[in-house]
Amino acid sequence: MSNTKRNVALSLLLGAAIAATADDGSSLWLRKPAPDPSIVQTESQISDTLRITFAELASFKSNSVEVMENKHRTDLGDDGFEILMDGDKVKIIAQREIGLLYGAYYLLRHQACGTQITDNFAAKEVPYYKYRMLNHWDNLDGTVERGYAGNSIWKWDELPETVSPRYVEYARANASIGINATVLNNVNASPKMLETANLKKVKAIADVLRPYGIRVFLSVNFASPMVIGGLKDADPQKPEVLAWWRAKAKEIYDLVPDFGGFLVKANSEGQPGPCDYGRTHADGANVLADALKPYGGVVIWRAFVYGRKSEERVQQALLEFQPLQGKFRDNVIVQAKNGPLDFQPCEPFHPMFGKITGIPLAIELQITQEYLGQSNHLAYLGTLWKEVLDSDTYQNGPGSTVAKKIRESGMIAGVANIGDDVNWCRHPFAQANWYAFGRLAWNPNLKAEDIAREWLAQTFTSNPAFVDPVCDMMMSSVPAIRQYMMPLGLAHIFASTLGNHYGPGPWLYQTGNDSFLQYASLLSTNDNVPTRKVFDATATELGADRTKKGTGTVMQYNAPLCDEYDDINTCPERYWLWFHRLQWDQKMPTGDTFWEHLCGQFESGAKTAATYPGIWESVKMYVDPERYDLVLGRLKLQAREAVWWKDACILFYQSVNNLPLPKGITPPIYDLNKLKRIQFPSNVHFCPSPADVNKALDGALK
Ligand code: GCW
Repeated sequence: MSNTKRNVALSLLLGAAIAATADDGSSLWLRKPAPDPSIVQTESQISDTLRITFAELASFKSNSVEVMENKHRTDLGDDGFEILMDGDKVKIIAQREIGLLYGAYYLLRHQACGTQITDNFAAKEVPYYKYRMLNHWDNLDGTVERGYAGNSIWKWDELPETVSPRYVEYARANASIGINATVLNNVNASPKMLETANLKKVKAIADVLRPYGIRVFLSVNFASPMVIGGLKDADPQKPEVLAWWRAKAKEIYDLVPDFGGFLVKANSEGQPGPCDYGRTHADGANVLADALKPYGGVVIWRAFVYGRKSEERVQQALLEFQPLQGKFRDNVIVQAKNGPLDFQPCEPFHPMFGKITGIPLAIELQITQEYLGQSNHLAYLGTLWKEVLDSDTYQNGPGSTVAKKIRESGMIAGVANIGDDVNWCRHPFAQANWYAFGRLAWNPNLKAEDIAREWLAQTFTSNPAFVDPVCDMMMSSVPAIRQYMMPLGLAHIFASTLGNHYGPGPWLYQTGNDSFLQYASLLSTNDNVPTRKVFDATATELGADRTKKGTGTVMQYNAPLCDEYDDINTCPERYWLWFHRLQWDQKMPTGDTFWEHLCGQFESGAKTAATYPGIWESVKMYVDPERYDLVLGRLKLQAREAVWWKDACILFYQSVNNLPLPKGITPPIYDLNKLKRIQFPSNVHFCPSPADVNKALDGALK
């Protein structure tokens, strides 16, 4: 007995000395594995959702909790909840059970963040969007397109017999932040996804996710009726094609009665679609919508279409969908990316959000950091997403924000950054983006900084000595990345545009390299554009002329934005090169020349990144060694890559403009010709390892 006591005392002492207990990151912000719901003892039969709610509430320490389902509380909607105090007891009230579970996670979050539950504690929360959805780009062969954290978590080859315990952890993590929908597979969809054997696997996953309030959706390949159905073609106007989709829908709903619907990438980047038969995107979406309609399913049709030679890529989606307004069935939602190009570090909002009427629009954000350092850089995307959601489109006068616009569809989607790595996202700070996506999908009015703070408090410690500096680092990260990679609205100057999108390659986007230029929307074949070339880096100038005199892209925005963007004196600095072609020696509204200003941006971004390792070292005592080391190694690499980007861009632009390095800019340490030779495998399924990048950079030093 006395021995045991001594042991306990000893371990407590040790606990005080070692600041943070070991943590492999597998429990994310929840910090403990999912509790076993069978620990809940009840006299009557209760649903799985309630059982999970009670099991989770066992970790709520401060008060006893009562939950109450009240069908009359329609003010709480399907998913909302109210929390009230009844003496020192906490009451959670919701219209549906899932609201009670969300209320439980709300309490646990507040507990982890150190909120005191006092007598007058009260809260009422109703999510802003109906569909808070992840889009997985996971393939049936286990790879993940643009996945930087290992292979897919869906183990298709083991399903349906073996159901990984990770699916519960996944469901729980999502439910804890309010995510209620998931598309399991890549938009570059294999037709095989809809084969009966695979649908049975989908059912097994759906059964695990259901008690956590998550509905399953699938990406479908438009040619499925041909490829797996044996039809001659997939022409949406043919009755046999509709009949095939109807039969497939019935088969799916027999297995998964609450199936959400289909996500479709059609006639984009080589995917089949209705345009193959001379039909429109509306014809294509409607045939699927008719098949899903009897079961309440929806079709999510992606607006990411390009490839026609006649328009500049960033204009194409609006031009394609504007004539289709009012032509879609009422269970079709069109999903546009946040910007018109492709998840670049800095893009203006997608013009469809300000111009389309009569088609409910969803927004697609990218949680996986395809263009923001993948799993090697710390990029807190909360700030970037807030910038988009808060953007005013002026569609119905001032105050017409993107966040409000997408409420018409009620759908916000994020391309997942989840893989089968132990810590789910590889970079420990990439977990913050999954978290922030869920929180903003629940309430887009939250502040990015508040979300970062609550994530840090739960994931590491709520001690302000840790949270304050690390939160500052997170908040500065996207602005710094924009500066050191693609400042002032530069876009798509990656080394390996058609492959892995890793590292700088501004030299590739030059006259003669038309496939690169077309891909990056830097070339126009539109006859109205006098130069036929949108973007250029020449002896005299740099940028893309999308003004009224250039490609006219500014006109896709409502007044006053079209005029603001058109005039360099009013155009926001972060979009200067997106909308304008600037002379190197031009005086900028900031007083310096354009060349000086551009170099200053690279320098400032690299300087900010250089501070990150030191900030992290200063909080070492609050972090467990495993996550500390993982983060430190990557922050050092990020600082180094910032210099890589800065040197590569400045040296290359100097090679075309022959200008001296402006005063105050740190001289390059890399050799341009050696940088041009850096190659990583052209692969869409992983990110180069820190060791490989470091080795390549060692070889490129002067
Ligand atoms: O961002 C680009 C990616 C592709 C992706 C495509 C899309 C799924 O490089 O990998 O394909 O966008 O969004 O469809």
